[in-house]
Amino acid sequence: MVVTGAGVSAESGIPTFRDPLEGLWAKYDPRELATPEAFARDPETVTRWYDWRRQKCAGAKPNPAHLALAWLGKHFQEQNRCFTLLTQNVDRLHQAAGSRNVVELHGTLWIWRCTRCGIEHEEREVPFKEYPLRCACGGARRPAVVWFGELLPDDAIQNAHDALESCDLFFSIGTSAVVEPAASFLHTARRRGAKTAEINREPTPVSRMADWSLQGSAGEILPGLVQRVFGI
Ligand code: BV8
Ligand code: ZN
Repeated sequence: MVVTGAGVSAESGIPTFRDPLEGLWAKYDPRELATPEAFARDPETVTRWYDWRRQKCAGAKPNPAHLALAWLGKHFQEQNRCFTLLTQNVDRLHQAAGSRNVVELHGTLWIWRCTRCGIEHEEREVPFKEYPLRCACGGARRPAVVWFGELLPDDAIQNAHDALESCDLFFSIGTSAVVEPAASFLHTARRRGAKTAEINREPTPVSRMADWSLQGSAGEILPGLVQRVFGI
């Protein structure tokens, strides 16, 4: 079982949540913008922020960390062994790298949902032509992401629990392990007897709890690990 965060996309040029926001977004705290309250208060600004991130993601390519995880997933599948990749990222770079059945714990910024009729559509064109986006029913459309204070998708939670039940080895990669419920997964896996490993550039609240804590870049450590273990 692997859980990833913004650190896995950092080497693809996508700012993490810790990196201070640039330019006109510098004065905002991401945690304030990523809330239903902020969207209700100012749907134009929140939509412009997500469109700014979409433009960054649209120009980004999967990096060696994404590719190593895609290879692992394929290898385990060929061996009929369980491999579950869960991500907090909304950029779909894991899928672009070839990973299949990625569990998007916090949704994606490529699908937008009407706040009135609930209809969802994929929106890949960047930039948007209007802020906020309007649905045919006239409702404002929002990104199909999980905002702070909102519940995670049922199927994502179910997939997480199933994987936590059965995993022998748990990886936490490129995440500061602060945002719940994902931040508690390593602890739960450990309590269930799984071996746990962390790959992260900085120490996190779970570093001391993990059996192995590898400090450094995911784009260097992961390919090295796969090479060492599988000799590819
Ligand atoms: C919920 C989508 C039920 C939107 C996101 C219990 C205690 C306290 C608080 C809570 C709690 N339970 C719930 C809460 C509230 C809240 C929460 O956890 N708050 C935190 C701040 C304490 N959780 C929620 O609201 C969740 N919903 O629980 O509903 C409920 C509701 C209300 C009250 C109770 C229960 C929903 C959370 C999801 C929010 N949506 N994203 C969007 O993207 O716009 S969260 C978003 O922020 C990301 O998805 C991610 O989860 C988080 C950022 O964390 P990371 O991805 O780890 O990124 P970060 O920048 O922090 O760290 C990057 C790391 O990578 C760093 O450590 C760095 O060193 C490292 N790194 C950098 N480069 C590299 C690298 N590592 C390796 N290689 C590199 N190259
Ligand atoms: Zn609608």
